[in-house]
Amino acid sequence: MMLAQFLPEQASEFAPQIDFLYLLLVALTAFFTLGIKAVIIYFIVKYRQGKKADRSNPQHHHTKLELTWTILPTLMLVPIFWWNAELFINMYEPLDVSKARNSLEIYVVGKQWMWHLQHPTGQRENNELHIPVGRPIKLTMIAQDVLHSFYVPAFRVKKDVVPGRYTTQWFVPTKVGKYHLFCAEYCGTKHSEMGGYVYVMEPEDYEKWLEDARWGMGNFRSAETMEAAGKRLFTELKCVDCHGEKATQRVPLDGIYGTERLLSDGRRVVADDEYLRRSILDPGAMKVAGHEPIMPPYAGRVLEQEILELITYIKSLSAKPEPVGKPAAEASEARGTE
Ligand code: HEC
Ligand SMILES: [Cu+2]
Repeated sequence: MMLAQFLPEQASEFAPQIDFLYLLLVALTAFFTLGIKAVIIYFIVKYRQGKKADRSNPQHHHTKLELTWTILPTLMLVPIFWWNAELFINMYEPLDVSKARNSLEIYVVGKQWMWHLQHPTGQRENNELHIPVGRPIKLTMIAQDVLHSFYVPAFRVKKDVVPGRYTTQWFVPTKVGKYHLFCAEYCGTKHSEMGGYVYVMEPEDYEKWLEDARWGMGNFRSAETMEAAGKRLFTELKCVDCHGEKATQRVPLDGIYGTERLLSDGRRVVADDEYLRRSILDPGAMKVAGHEPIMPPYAGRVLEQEILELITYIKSLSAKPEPVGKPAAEASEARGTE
């Protein structure tokens, strides 16, 4: 009970691991602080002025003691460091392939002073996020103005949301409930109001919520999946003129996602979300070798939201149907050798 008040609720797979490390560090710190304080007090009393204690032959050096207090803490700290580093890497690396397989991708745009979240199936939310319990959730996040930070204490998840660059974060919610969402980076006068709630739901309830959210918003575009919205933008923004099937000197975008691109300045880069974003906003900086540099820059002409939709559409052009019934590891190996 005490602990429940001391720490927020544990509602993700990371939470118990982080809490264990944290409490272990607190316990070790307390143990040594109290132990050392106790010895200090003992010596103060024993050798206080006027007390008849043996003060002859003071010792200045004790090799065994010094070795002990060097080696023991090292042996204690190295495993803690190892453990910590492993958890840190696991949290901040993108999802591993097998988990990514059934992960739910949520796209997050932070702006003064709200969180804008979108589900791949098109549902949009402001300052609220509905997710199913037990399924890995991957957030792809960007800020439209200044630095923000996506913080859900119950999940022990906090990640900066940066203008001009995607950051990602993943977690697996383990407990149905309603949890606080905060912005943890001071972002202007109404920073403290920039927050809301994450609703973790049973998978059936989530499906039902998705259905309701699709039709209930009175906004026809919310009925559109992100991929469909991206496809519509692809036409509206005239990308089709150069990249569409009917373009005369066509630059195909099919199959490029995740592949290595050779740029005209000799650089080789992997076509990930970040690459696609830069290619759209500032093609001059990401010019692909072997083409005329005729693509106009779209910086200032598209919203972050729309770029995410375009990227989802371009990704869909590269999605190959997964071989049915193949274990995840095998399928990813097969892909790697292509
Ligand atoms: C006037 C023609 C034209 C238009 C319009 C255009 N592009 Fe391009 N695009 C190109 C050309 C040419 C290249 C290759 C040279 C380069 O990278 O600048 C290219 C490159 C790209 C690349 C990198 C491709 C690769 O092989 O790595 C992406 C992604 C891309 N465009 C997306 C878009 C999107 C999205 C739009 C619409 C918002 C768009 N383009 C509009 C001509 C165009
Ligand atoms: Cu903020």
